Amino acid sequence: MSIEKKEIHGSGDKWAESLQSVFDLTLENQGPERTAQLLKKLADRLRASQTELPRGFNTPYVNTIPPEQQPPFPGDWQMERRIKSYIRWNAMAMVVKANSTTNVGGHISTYASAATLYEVGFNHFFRGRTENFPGDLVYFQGHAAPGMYARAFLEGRLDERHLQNFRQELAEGGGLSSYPHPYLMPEFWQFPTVSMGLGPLLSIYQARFNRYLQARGLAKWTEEPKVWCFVGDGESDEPETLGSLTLASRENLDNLIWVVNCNLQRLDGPVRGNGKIIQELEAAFLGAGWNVIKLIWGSDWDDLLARDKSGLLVKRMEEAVDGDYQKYSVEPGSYTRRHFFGKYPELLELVNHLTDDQIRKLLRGGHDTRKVHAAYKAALEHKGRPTVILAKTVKGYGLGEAGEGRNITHQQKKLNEKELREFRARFNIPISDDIIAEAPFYRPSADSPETKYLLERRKTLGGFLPSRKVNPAASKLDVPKPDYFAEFFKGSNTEASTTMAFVRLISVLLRHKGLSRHIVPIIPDEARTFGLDALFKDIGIYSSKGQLYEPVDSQSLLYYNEKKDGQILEEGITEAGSMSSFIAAGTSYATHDVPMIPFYIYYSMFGPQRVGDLFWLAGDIRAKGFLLGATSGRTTLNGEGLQHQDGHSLLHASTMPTLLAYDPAFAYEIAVIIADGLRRMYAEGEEIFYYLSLYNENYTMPPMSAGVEDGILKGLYKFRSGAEGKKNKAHIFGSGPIINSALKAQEILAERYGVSADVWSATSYKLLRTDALRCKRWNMLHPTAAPKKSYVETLLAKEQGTFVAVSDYMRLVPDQIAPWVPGGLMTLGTDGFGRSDTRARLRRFFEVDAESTVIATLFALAEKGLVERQLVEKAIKDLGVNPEKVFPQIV
Ligand SMILES: Cc1ncc(C[n+]2csc(CCOP(=O)(O)OP(=O)(O)O)c2C)c(N)n1
Ligand SMILES: [Mg+2]
Repeated sequence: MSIEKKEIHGSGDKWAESLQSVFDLTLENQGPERTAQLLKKLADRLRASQTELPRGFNTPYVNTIPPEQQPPFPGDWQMERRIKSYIRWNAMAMVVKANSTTNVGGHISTYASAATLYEVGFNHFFRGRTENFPGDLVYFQGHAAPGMYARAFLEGRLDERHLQNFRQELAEGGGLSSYPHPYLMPEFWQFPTVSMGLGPLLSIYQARFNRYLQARGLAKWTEEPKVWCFVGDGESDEPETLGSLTLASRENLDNLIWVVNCNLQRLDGPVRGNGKIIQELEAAFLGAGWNVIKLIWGSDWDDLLARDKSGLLVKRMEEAVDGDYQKYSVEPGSYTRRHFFGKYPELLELVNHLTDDQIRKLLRGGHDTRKVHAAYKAALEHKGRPTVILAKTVKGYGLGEAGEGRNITHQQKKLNEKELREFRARFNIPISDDIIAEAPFYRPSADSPETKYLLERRKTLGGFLPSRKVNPAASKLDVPKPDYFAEFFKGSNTEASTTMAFVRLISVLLRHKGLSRHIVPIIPDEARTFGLDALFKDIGIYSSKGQLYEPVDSQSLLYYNEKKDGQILEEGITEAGSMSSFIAAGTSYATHDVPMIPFYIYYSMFGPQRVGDLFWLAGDIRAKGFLLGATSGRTTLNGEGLQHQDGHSLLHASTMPTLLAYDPAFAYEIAVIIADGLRRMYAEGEEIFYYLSLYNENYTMPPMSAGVEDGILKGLYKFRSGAEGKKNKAHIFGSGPIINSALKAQEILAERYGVSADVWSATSYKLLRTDALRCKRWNMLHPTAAPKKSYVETLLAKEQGTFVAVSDYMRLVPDQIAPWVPGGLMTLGTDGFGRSDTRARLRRFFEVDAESTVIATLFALAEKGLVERQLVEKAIKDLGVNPEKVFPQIV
């Protein structure tokens, strides 16, 4: 490789001249690598003398790959340009059409800027799924979805009706979802991306999970798939986007390639009007240890750069800020000539041979097929580190007056007839004048060279993309029968918490032949908190590097055991990262034909409250697995206070449509729920996921009574009947350890107030409510048919007396079923901020202890006129409850 001579000094600077000549000589005789080594040593010497040296996290504002290193382009670029033009047109037409009769929205300008970035990928790089290959895993920018639909239309995978119904999914015959949503288009989209930042984050953990599968001998491929992620430059402001970059470099994820579409704009305006997003990102990625490929200028600039011996052109490129570059994309060439080149007379001269129109059309790197190809090829071949390609483009490219480069372009959804004509002319779309106003779709015929070329390319690369495929046979596992869990059904005399019961259960599962290899325990630095460190020794912590050191606790039984084929994903303190691993593992059945069972256990407070969008996405992507919100309960987790004590995760869980949320009280309930979850997800193939609250309070775990399994799974069953022969009847629903408040209240009520209270274990208010809503709705829509009865209504129909629920969660959790409880439901819960104290004091404070439960039960009876109000007053006094105590919800 030759390195061009450029002067580093002005004339007359003797020191600089001599340094330069030594440098040039060294370079000539020793070559660039050796010169770099020597320079580094010299710089280190200077640094040792406490001199601050400029840090080198930026390279000049030019392409990383010089033209002489560009490989020949292997395709027919004119053919590809035509295909791309048709896709551009259809992507635009889809949005324009939809918005001519509706206001459903859509985006034109994102894809317009990214078309070349995608088309080069589709024609030359993205490999489809074949028998022994899962296909490359591509995260498409959500707002570029119309482009993916338009391509699928040309490929014949979608028809005109689909495109017509873009964003009208409820239209007859169905339509296309606004963005990538596997939940809505399960055979098309693989990865949801439209919530900015989540795609990039997931892609890193997906690439790492692929390595994990491989290290554990579970991957089925012979050649490793690549993970491609397309990112918006504005999207890079999301902390999720850049937050886990160092994981990718630390793990040497050279199976990961990001393409940041640097169109310099986000929704409202420029991403970095006063700076340069490409330079900012370059520094961030280089600092994080990534391979960075800048793709800034198109081929038209090569000649100008080659002729510029003074370095002035690069200087000017670096001076101009993104706000300027955006303006150049909007203004005529004369403006760029005057403003950009005109700053230095030498540069004006440099472009003397170009007309204004030629200057206007000087292409940016991300729109240059050959340069994009060169960048992708270099990324693909790079070893040892992940690669990011920072590609400069123009937002709304090709829209002209209708929005190209303009601040309004992100929201542009309508083109008038004149603008449609211009678009057609610019991209040579064969549509006649008389129908242009309708923005008709255009698809070349099946035997046209374009269609043939397009299909041949995809065939060579292994098939269509995006595509999601579930192979039912390969996605199932030999799950244990319920009796495998017999030890949990017997109960125990020693005290244990539900967390301990779960830890025991996972170790039992890890001994199950059909299942054990498929289990993926995931922990965000809390294994010791939950007692999961017991697994360290047996199954090891996954580490691509193994263990390069002797662990400090190597003599102990539970030493920190890192292994190349370790099974535990110990993520460190990142709930977002851990959820990303949960999602990668939970979708492995679809992505890799290898069903994996993630058990992600964490501080419940840092679940949906912290990373709820990833929970939501887990539903969308149809992830399977178990989420375990440990140290649950506003009063059960006692000392930790306001930021830790969770009394609302179950409410968050209620908002997630395909999440089955449970609040079990006993070890056998956990076993029944997990056994059934395994059956439903991994034997029946249901694409759902589970949430279980786990607590850290110890008490004896009772044996399971006969016939309660169905009730446990449906959400409610009678745990212990009240005493016989009492005057009044009541029912208390309890969940988690708070069921003990109900049980103690049961005794007090019987002994002191003549009330027989049945205690019920409410394992899932969410499931009860969903079932009740389903029945009610059916009854409404079939008003004359025999009404259906929900499970909860049927269960409680014959019960007498009043109903009370007590929970370590907000009242809204049990309130979910109030409309279907005969005579209504009196609820006790932990509304309000938590605080640190003992369990007993917290439970009195939030009014969920046994005494408060007794008072509530008596009050509910009094409200119905079944006991005297004085009895409630007496109980308040007897039980030592201060009636003037503060209202815990807002103190
Ligand atoms: C978490 C999140 N916040 C906000 C949005 C709304 N939004 C959608 S696109 C967009 C601008 C995207 O800009 P950029 O990432 O630069 O992508 P471009 O369209 O320019 O390629 C915004 C703010 C979103 N989709 N997700
Ligand atoms: Mg952008």
